[in-house]
Amino acid sequence: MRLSGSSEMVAQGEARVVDVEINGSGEADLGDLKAREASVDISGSGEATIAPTEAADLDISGSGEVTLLTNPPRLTSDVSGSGTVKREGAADDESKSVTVAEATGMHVGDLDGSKSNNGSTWTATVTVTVHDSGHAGLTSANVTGSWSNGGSAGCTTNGAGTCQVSQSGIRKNVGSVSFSVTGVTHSTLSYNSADNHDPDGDSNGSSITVTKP
Ligand SMILES: [Ca+2]
Repeated sequence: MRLSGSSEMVAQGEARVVDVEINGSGEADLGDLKAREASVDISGSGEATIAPTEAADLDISGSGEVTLLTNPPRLTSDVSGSGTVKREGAADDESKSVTVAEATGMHVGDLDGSKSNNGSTWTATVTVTVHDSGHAGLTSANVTGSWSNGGSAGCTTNGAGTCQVSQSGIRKNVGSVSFSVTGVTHSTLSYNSADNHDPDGDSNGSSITVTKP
Protein backbone atom coordinates (compact mmCIF):
# COMPACT_ATOMS: atom_id res chain seq x y z
CA MET A 1 0.00 0.00 0.00
CA ARG A 2 1.13 3.46 -0.81
CA LEU A 3 0.31 6.71 0.92
CA SER A 4 1.26 10.04 -0.40
CA GLY A 5 0.47 13.52 0.78
CA SER A 6 -1.19 13.74 4.18
CA SER A 7 -3.53 10.77 3.90
CA GLU A 8 -4.28 8.45 6.78
CA MET A 9 -5.04 4.79 6.80
CA VAL A 10 -5.91 2.18 9.36
CA ALA A 11 -5.82 -1.51 8.55
CA GLN A 12 -6.94 -4.55 10.49
CA GLY A 13 -7.07 -8.24 9.78
CA GLU A 14 -4.35 -10.59 8.70
CA ALA A 15 -1.64 -10.50 6.09
CA ARG A 16 1.50 -12.48 5.52
CA VAL A 17 3.51 -9.52 4.38
CA VAL A 18 2.59 -5.88 4.64
CA ASP A 19 4.44 -3.39 2.56
CA VAL A 20 3.93 0.29 3.28
CA GLU A 21 5.40 3.18 1.45
CA ILE A 22 4.69 6.67 2.72
CA ASN A 23 5.63 9.83 0.94
CA GLY A 24 4.92 13.12 2.62
CA SER A 25 3.12 13.24 5.97
CA GLY A 26 0.88 10.21 5.63
CA GLU A 27 -0.04 8.12 8.64
CA ALA A 28 -0.50 4.37 8.56
CA ASP A 29 -1.82 2.58 11.62
CA LEU A 30 -1.28 -1.11 11.08
CA GLY A 31 -1.00 -2.00 14.76
CA ASP A 32 -4.07 -4.22 14.55
CA LEU A 33 -3.01 -5.89 11.35
CA LYS A 34 -1.66 -9.34 12.05
CA ALA A 35 1.30 -9.62 9.73
CA ARG A 36 4.32 -11.86 9.83
CA GLU A 37 6.52 -9.42 7.98
CA ALA A 38 6.30 -5.69 7.57
CA SER A 39 8.23 -3.48 5.29
CA VAL A 40 7.96 0.26 5.79
CA ASP A 41 9.51 2.89 3.59
CA ILE A 42 8.95 6.47 4.70
CA SER A 43 10.27 9.51 3.01
CA GLY A 44 9.15 12.77 4.53
CA SER A 45 7.43 13.05 7.89
CA GLY A 46 5.14 10.07 7.65
CA GLU A 47 4.22 7.90 10.60
CA ALA A 48 3.57 4.21 10.65
CA THR A 49 2.59 1.84 13.43
CA ILE A 50 3.21 -1.82 12.75
CA ALA A 51 3.07 -5.08 14.66
CA PRO A 52 4.81 -7.80 12.65
CA THR A 53 5.52 -11.07 14.40
CA GLU A 54 8.59 -12.23 12.48
CA ALA A 55 10.37 -9.52 10.59
CA ALA A 56 10.45 -5.79 10.07
CA ASP A 57 12.32 -3.96 7.39
CA LEU A 58 12.32 -0.22 8.01
CA ASP A 59 13.63 2.44 5.73
CA ILE A 60 13.17 6.00 6.90
CA SER A 61 14.50 9.10 5.31
CA GLY A 62 13.47 12.50 6.58
CA SER A 63 11.68 12.84 9.90
CA GLY A 64 9.45 9.83 9.62
CA GLU A 65 8.55 7.76 12.63
CA VAL A 66 7.86 4.07 12.88
CA THR A 67 6.33 2.62 16.01
CA LEU A 68 6.96 -1.06 16.44
CA LEU A 69 4.42 -2.69 18.76
CA THR A 70 6.05 -6.09 18.61
CA ASN A 71 9.55 -7.39 19.03
CA PRO A 72 10.18 -9.28 15.76
CA PRO A 73 13.25 -11.50 15.76
CA ARG A 74 14.40 -10.09 12.43
CA LEU A 75 14.67 -6.34 12.30
CA THR A 76 16.53 -4.30 9.77
CA SER A 77 16.35 -0.55 9.71
CA ASP A 78 17.91 2.11 7.61
CA VAL A 79 17.27 5.52 9.07
CA SER A 80 18.64 8.68 7.60
CA GLY A 81 17.78 12.20 8.64
CA SER A 82 15.92 12.63 11.91
CA GLY A 83 13.71 9.60 11.52
CA THR A 84 13.00 7.48 14.55
CA VAL A 85 12.01 3.95 15.34
CA LYS A 86 10.12 3.48 18.57
CA ARG A 87 10.06 0.00 19.92
CA GLU A 88 7.10 -0.10 22.25
CA GLY A 89 6.92 -3.87 22.14
CA ALA A 90 10.51 -4.20 23.22
CA ALA A 91 10.06 -1.77 26.07
CA ASP A 92 7.01 -3.66 27.24
CA ASP A 93 8.84 -6.95 27.16
CA GLU A 94 11.66 -5.59 29.22
CA SER A 95 9.39 -4.24 31.89
CA LYS A 96 7.43 -7.43 32.26
CA SER A 97 7.81 -8.94 35.69
CA VAL A 98 6.08 -11.56 37.70
CA THR A 99 5.26 -10.87 41.28
CA VAL A 100 4.84 -13.89 43.47
CA ALA A 101 3.32 -13.15 46.82
CA GLU A 102 5.44 -14.62 49.53
CA ALA A 103 3.43 -16.97 51.64
CA THR A 104 3.76 -15.87 55.22
CA GLY A 105 1.47 -15.39 58.12
CA MET A 106 -1.16 -17.52 59.77
CA HIS A 107 -4.92 -17.94 59.82
CA VAL A 108 -7.66 -19.95 61.46
CA GLY A 109 -7.80 -23.33 59.74
CA ASP A 110 -10.84 -24.77 61.53
CA LEU A 111 -13.43 -24.03 64.18
CA ASP A 112 -15.39 -26.90 65.69
CA GLY A 113 -18.11 -26.60 68.29
CA SER A 114 -19.25 -29.05 70.97
CA LYS A 115 -21.65 -28.77 73.90
CA SER A 116 -22.48 -30.53 77.14
CA ASN A 117 -25.32 -30.53 79.63
CA ASN A 118 -24.76 -29.37 83.17
CA GLY A 119 -28.14 -29.78 84.78
CA SER A 120 -29.83 -26.42 84.60
CA THR A 121 -27.17 -24.91 82.34
CA TRP A 122 -25.04 -25.97 79.42
CA THR A 123 -21.47 -25.50 78.28
CA ALA A 124 -20.29 -24.55 74.78
CA THR A 125 -16.77 -25.46 73.74
CA VAL A 126 -14.99 -24.37 70.59
CA THR A 127 -11.83 -26.00 69.29
CA VAL A 128 -9.73 -23.58 67.28
CA THR A 129 -7.08 -24.74 64.81
CA VAL A 130 -4.48 -22.23 63.67
CA HIS A 131 -2.61 -22.84 60.42
CA ASP A 132 0.58 -21.36 59.07
CA SER A 133 0.55 -20.23 55.42
CA GLY A 134 1.20 -23.82 54.31
CA HIS A 135 -1.90 -25.01 56.24
CA ALA A 136 0.13 -26.89 58.79
CA GLY A 137 -0.97 -26.69 62.43
CA LEU A 138 0.82 -23.85 64.18
CA THR A 139 2.05 -24.21 67.75
CA SER A 140 2.10 -21.37 70.30
CA ALA A 141 -0.40 -19.12 68.57
CA ASN A 142 -2.46 -17.02 70.98
CA VAL A 143 -6.12 -16.92 70.02
CA THR A 144 -8.52 -14.36 71.42
CA GLY A 145 -12.22 -14.12 70.78
CA SER A 146 -15.56 -13.10 72.14
CA TRP A 147 -18.80 -14.90 72.98
CA SER A 148 -22.08 -13.61 71.64
CA ASN A 149 -23.65 -13.80 75.10
CA GLY A 150 -20.89 -11.72 76.62
CA GLY A 151 -17.36 -12.29 77.72
CA SER A 152 -14.13 -12.94 75.94
CA ALA A 153 -11.92 -15.99 75.85
CA GLY A 154 -8.49 -16.97 74.70
CA CYS A 155 -6.24 -19.99 74.37
CA THR A 156 -2.80 -20.95 73.10
CA THR A 157 -2.40 -23.66 70.47
CA ASN A 158 -0.73 -26.93 71.33
CA GLY A 159 1.70 -28.99 69.26
CA ALA A 160 -1.07 -29.90 66.82
CA GLY A 161 -2.02 -26.26 66.38
CA THR A 162 -5.30 -26.50 68.27
CA CYS A 163 -6.70 -25.11 71.51
CA GLN A 164 -10.09 -24.86 73.18
CA VAL A 165 -12.21 -22.13 74.67
CA SER A 166 -15.40 -22.83 76.53
CA GLN A 167 -18.28 -20.99 78.11
CA SER A 168 -20.07 -22.70 80.96
CA GLY A 169 -23.18 -21.80 82.90
CA ILE A 170 -25.23 -20.88 79.85
CA ARG A 171 -28.92 -20.80 80.74
CA LYS A 172 -31.18 -23.30 79.02
CA ASN A 173 -33.30 -20.50 77.59
CA VAL A 174 -30.30 -19.48 75.49
CA GLY A 175 -30.63 -21.56 72.34
CA SER A 176 -27.20 -20.93 70.92
CA VAL A 177 -24.04 -18.92 71.40
CA SER A 178 -21.40 -17.89 68.91
CA PHE A 179 -17.68 -17.57 69.35
CA SER A 180 -15.88 -15.09 67.12
CA VAL A 181 -12.14 -15.01 66.78
CA THR A 182 -11.02 -11.41 67.27
CA GLY A 183 -7.29 -11.92 66.96
CA VAL A 184 -4.40 -14.35 66.70
CA THR A 185 -0.87 -13.47 67.71
CA HIS A 186 2.37 -15.35 67.32
CA SER A 187 6.03 -14.57 68.00
CA THR A 188 6.94 -14.47 64.30
CA LEU A 189 3.86 -14.79 62.10
CA SER A 190 1.17 -12.20 61.46
CA TYR A 191 -2.54 -12.92 61.36
CA ASN A 192 -4.30 -12.92 57.98
CA SER A 193 -7.97 -13.15 58.88
CA ALA A 194 -8.94 -13.09 55.21
CA ASP A 195 -7.43 -16.57 54.89
CA ASN A 196 -9.59 -18.05 57.66
CA HIS A 197 -11.41 -21.15 56.53
CA ASP A 198 -13.11 -24.26 57.81
CA PRO A 199 -12.67 -27.56 55.96
CA ASP A 200 -15.93 -29.10 57.21
CA GLY A 201 -18.03 -26.04 56.56
CA ASP A 202 -19.60 -25.63 60.00
CA SER A 203 -18.15 -22.12 60.23
CA ASN A 204 -16.53 -19.49 58.08
CA GLY A 205 -13.26 -19.88 59.99
CA SER A 206 -13.84 -16.68 61.93
CA SER A 207 -17.04 -17.31 63.86
CA ILE A 208 -18.95 -20.44 64.87
CA THR A 209 -22.33 -20.98 66.45
CA VAL A 210 -22.90 -23.72 69.02
CA THR A 211 -26.50 -24.73 69.71
CA LYS A 212 -27.64 -25.97 73.10
CA PRO A 213 -27.65 -29.72 73.78
CA1 LIG B 1 -15.10 -26.88 61.50
